[in-house]
Amino acid sequence: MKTVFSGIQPSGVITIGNYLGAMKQFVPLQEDHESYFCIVNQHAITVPQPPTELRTNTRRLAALYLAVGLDPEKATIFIQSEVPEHARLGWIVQCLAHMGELERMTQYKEKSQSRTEAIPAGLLAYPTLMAADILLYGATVIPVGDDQSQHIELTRLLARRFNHLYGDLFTLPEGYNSPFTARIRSLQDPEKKMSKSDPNPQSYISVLDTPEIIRKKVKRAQTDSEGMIHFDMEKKPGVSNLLSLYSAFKRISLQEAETHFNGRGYGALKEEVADAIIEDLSPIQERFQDIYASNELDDILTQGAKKASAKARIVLEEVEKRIGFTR
Ligand code: AQP
Repeated sequence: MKTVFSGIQPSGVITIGNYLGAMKQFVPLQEDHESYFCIVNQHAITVPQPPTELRTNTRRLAALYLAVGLDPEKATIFIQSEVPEHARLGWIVQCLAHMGELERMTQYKEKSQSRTEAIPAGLLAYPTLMAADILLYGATVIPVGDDQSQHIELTRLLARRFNHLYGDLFTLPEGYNSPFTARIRSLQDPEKKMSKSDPNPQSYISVLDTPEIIRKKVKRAQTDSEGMIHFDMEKKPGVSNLLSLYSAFKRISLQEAETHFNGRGYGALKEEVADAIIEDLSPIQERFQDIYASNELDDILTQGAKKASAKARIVLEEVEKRIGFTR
């Protein structure tokens, strides 16, 4: 059986980009994979997080994992910082990586360039911790959006480097995604990807937004002046993004979505996109409310951390032995 690993940062409330690009794909994978789904709070602190918000967003994300349909009987759900093997292997992997390799990462360049404050070293080291997350479980299937593909590629490179230096141990992971949901764009600037930490809340839809807010945000989404609905990400990124959202939420192909809107205007497109999002998210939001307040959630996370740690320890001990840490 193949192993799947993925993580989401509790750096805000997750957006429909995180949901379509990553989380929604976790649910079918748990059926026939050994599955590890993590709340990567150690990644989240690569940019400063107010402690109260981090705590709340962590619990929200855990509740959302369950609300979308992850089943703790089938998948191990846990918080990264509660499994210390991640930080320990993370350091070792960081020592394997070269500065130039990390400086080349697009996400590092974008996040560091957009900061007006000092750049935390963690932003640069982020992909080495991500590599450790994956390698600890021998995961080969990594459902992530396409902003993370470069990090998966780096994980492969670092795994190969380790194997070369210390003998074959790590299997090489691969990304896993559907091409149309791998990059959901910002509603306000469709040249950019939708991000939960975007300072402009109009640019994203969070999975916990109310129907009224979802309608307002979609209504204000940028389009163009052509007035024709067809998919062309280069020339019509705003309209194409809305079409991608429609096809993903209605579970139909892009072509079917285009045909559905043939001859109609942007007003109709926006209304139906909002309806489709609300219809999909409403049952998740209902389940979320019950789970968020339950004690059961704490039990699931505690058990998840124990299970993850037991698995991760085996690989970490082997790594430490090979690099000469054991007495
Ligand atoms: N716009 C997107 N479209 C499709 N997938 C996306 N992902 C993120 N944005 C989109 C995927 O969601 C998963 C979780 O992402 P993350 O929390 O680990 O960090 P991120 O990629 O940096 O996501 P954000 O929303 O942009 O977070 P912030 O604002 O905190 O940096 C990943 O699989 C990611 O690919």
